[in-house]
Amino acid sequence: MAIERTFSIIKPDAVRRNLIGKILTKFEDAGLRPIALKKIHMTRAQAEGFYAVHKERPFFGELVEQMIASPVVVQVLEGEGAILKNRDVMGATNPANAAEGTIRKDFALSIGENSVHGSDAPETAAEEIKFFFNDDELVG
Ligand code: IDP
Repeated sequence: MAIERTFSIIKPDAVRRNLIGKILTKFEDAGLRPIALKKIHMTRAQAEGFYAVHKERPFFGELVEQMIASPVVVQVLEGEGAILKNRDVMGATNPANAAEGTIRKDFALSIGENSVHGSDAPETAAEEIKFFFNDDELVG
């Protein structure tokens, strides 16, 4: 399988509960390597732009408020089949449906405050990486 890069966010609910290390361990144990990583406090414009695809959904306002409430960690993960692997390690959007051992099963509070974001396809991975990182910040 090809080496890929994907984009990941450790969301405010997880950063607030001091779970950065435990979540990074799950990614690293799965063979995903953080090649760029920074802690930021997203602006409203960034959150609305990043989640623009969801702007007609009923939960959009709540999602934006949650994402700007406190800092997040944005990162680029690299590894074999990284896009799907990241989604596997994250678990289902709703933690009630997430498989044992996944990040969302172990740490998510609710369908909204679900601890992590991960790109769902090669095109979105490339766009989302560019949204938060310059090429010279990717140090694979
Ligand atoms: P994903 O994060 O698993 O890819 P998406 O359907 O793309 O899931 O939704 C993006 C984010 O929007 C979710 O991670 C979650 O934080 C939030 N979200 C999705 N569905 C709901 C909902 O029904 N209520 C509240 N928030 C939701």
